[in-house]
Amino acid sequence: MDLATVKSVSVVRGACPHDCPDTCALQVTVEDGRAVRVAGDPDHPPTHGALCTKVSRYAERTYHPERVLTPLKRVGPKGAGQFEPIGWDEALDTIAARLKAIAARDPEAVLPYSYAGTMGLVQGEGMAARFFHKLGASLLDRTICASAGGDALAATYGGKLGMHVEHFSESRLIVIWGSNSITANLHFWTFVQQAKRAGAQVWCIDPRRTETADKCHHHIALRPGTDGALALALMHELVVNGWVDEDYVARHVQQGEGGWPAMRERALQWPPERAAQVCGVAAQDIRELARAWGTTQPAAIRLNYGMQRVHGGGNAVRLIALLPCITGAWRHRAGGMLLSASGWFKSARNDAALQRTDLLAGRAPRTINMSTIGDDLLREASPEFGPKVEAVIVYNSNPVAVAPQSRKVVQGFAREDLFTVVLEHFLTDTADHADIVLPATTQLEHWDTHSAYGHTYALLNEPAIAPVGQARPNTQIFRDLAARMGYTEPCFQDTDEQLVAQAWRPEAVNAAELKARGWVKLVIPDAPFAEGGFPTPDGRVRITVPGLGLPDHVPNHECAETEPALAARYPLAMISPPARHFLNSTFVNVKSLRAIEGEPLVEIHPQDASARGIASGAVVRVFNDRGEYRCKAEITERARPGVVNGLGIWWRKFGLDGTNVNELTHQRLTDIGRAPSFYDCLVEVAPA
Ligand SMILES: Nc1nc2c(c(=O)[nH]1)N[C@H]1C(S)=C(S)[C@@H](COP(=O)(O)OP(=O)(O)OC[C@H]3O[C@@H](n4cnc5c(=O)[nH]c(N)nc54)[C@H](O)[C@@H]3O)O[C@H]1N2
Ligand SMILES: Nc1nc2c(c(=O)[nH]1)N[C@H]1C(S)=C(S)[C@@H](COP(=O)(O)OP(=O)(O)OC[C@H]3O[C@@H](n4cnc5c(=O)[nH]c(N)nc54)[C@H](O)[C@@H]3O)O[C@H]1N2
Ligand SMILES: [Mo]
Repeated sequence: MDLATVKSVSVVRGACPHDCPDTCALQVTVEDGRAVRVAGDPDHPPTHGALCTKVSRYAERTYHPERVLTPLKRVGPKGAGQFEPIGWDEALDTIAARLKAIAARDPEAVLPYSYAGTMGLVQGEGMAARFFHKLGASLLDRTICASAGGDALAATYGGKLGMHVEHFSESRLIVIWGSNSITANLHFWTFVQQAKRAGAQVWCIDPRRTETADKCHHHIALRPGTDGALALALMHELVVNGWVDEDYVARHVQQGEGGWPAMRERALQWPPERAAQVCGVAAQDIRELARAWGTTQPAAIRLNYGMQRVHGGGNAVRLIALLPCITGAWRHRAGGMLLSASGWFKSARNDAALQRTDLLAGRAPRTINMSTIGDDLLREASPEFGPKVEAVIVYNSNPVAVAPQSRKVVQGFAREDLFTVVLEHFLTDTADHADIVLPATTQLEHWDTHSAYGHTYALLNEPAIAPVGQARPNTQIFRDLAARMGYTEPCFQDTDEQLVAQAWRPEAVNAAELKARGWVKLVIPDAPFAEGGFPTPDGRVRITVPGLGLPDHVPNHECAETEPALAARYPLAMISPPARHFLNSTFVNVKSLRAIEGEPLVEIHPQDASARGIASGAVVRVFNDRGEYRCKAEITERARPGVVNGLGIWWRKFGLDGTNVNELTHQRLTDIGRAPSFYDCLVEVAPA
């Protein structure tokens, strides 16, 4: 044997870091210190050995030639993306000096901005939260994705709780509501296929005829933002046809004033014909879905976050969450609903130990909503707002591409007097606006541990390879900064492995098991609400919640009903759901994946295209009062009449004129949860 050719090969356990319900367990093959293969763990039930196309390319992203591998300092005008490499000491000294100077005036002028570039508990708000709490920086309200539906679900059930995803394989009826599962929740789809093979009926409720809708038995292509009306009409049918599980409702659903009797009255005002008008669908389809829901068990709803990105998103979630209660679907383990399972982790996680809010030492800094970053970076100091934002530290997020109304976001980040630090893998649209860019490690290079929102397993991520170039984990960067700021609390010296251990309550997640297998299933009853027991004050599902009233259909901010003059000028509704081969704006720069997605485009129905003289493949202007976005038109019946679909969050710099869909979206918030309403947006489209 020629010893020179013997390679050292190992397989390291990991967790997919991305913002996706599936949070897969990974197996990373490392040869001579280089990650050569990223695969799914066959033993982890939700992953079942399979990965999506994009994450199977994770190594391509890690070794990408354009990865930022040294700290960088800005040498050109703000936003031009012109940098020169500097050493770590110079970078960290500069940042610490600036933060000290600002904090001496008012630490709330410093704003951390982060979201779920990694969902890891350690590289997310582990050391970073400690740092900003000690500094007394502004707090960030993390609303950009899920807080409308999340808060609504918690208001109704008492927590962000749902079915075990595995049990969908035993359902007889599955309603996929506001979710493109094959794109955004692929591992759930495997369970749907099992159910389908066993004879289950599958419905899809989505304005767009998605690849998921193609594979369901029925598709209701409603207008965006009308889900609440549909849910009310379904309730109407359940009541008038006697499909209410009176026993379950009497024992487990709120009664009395503002309870089921009031909800029932409201539902009776919504015959299918009324909802059909609002939703732009056939009343007969609503009747058929109601019959299926009322007469099939076990029946389950896979609600996802697509449908709550509109003004009335919170109310719609409250109404939909009542449907499995009214029919007693929760009696079965394969019945009920799954929007989020993240609440099951609440008592298992030890966020207080990890994030150390005690370091605030009694201070109560102001909170800035990440969804209105466009306006907030442009605000002057005032008694209501507090100090002007003087420094932003961005990690795990790309706000210039993903936050609504980008023109304002760009204006804010282009402020010459704003000091911006971005921790990143790549020169994203946001990193282009930095004064200092710091190279961060990817999931293959650092420790982490994960909870999930689409299943109920805790996961461990061990580093598979050494950091590439001079990259450092987020934790290390905040540890180094803390030292330069003179923070002496021992918690700033905790290692990443210690942080992993601190993240969990030992009685809920056994550290040895996590280490040995890479994942641990939380102990949760099979059919958690078969006998009620919702974690609300009285154990019942809540219909009326103090401050929120009886749930109702709340029309869009921008639609003919609420803004007729605006709708006359901008008659098309635009939604902008994810592209299958990107993860929000992540992976947009991975060539093999970008090649599959092609180029930025807007889907438009043949009728709407011909009325505007738009030819397929033509470049069009998509515009409203907030701005204009040029891209290619794809004429397709995937778009319903009156609705255009601008897919994926492209980097602005890949756009034809340096913009993306968020040039058109606005910063008005949802009814519940202070979230953005990305899919509540009127536009017009014209040939360019
Ligand atoms: N491949 C891929 N997977 C992803 C992501 C990604 O970018 N790419 N993003 C991840 C993230 S951050 C999240 S939050 C989840 C999102 O998970 P989901 O919410 O399941 O994902 P989407 O594909 O965004 O589903 C949105 C669907 O809702 C539809 N929709 C839009 N408006 C309405 C409406 O008013 N009513 C109804 N009923 N439907 C509507 C859209 O057409 C789209 O098909 O997915 C995660 N998974
Ligand atoms: N128009 C429109 N806009 C949307 C949406 C939509 O559907 N339509 N979806 C919204 C939703 S659901 C969400 S969740 C948000 C998502 O918004 P973001 O959370 O900002 O998600 P990404 O665009 O994926 O950007 C994450 C960034 O984090 C970086 N990153 C990843 N891991 C690490 C790490 O370990 N360390 C550091 N320092 N950086 C890391 C990645 O390189 C990437 O650039 O976008 C929202 N914006
Ligand atoms: Mo999201």
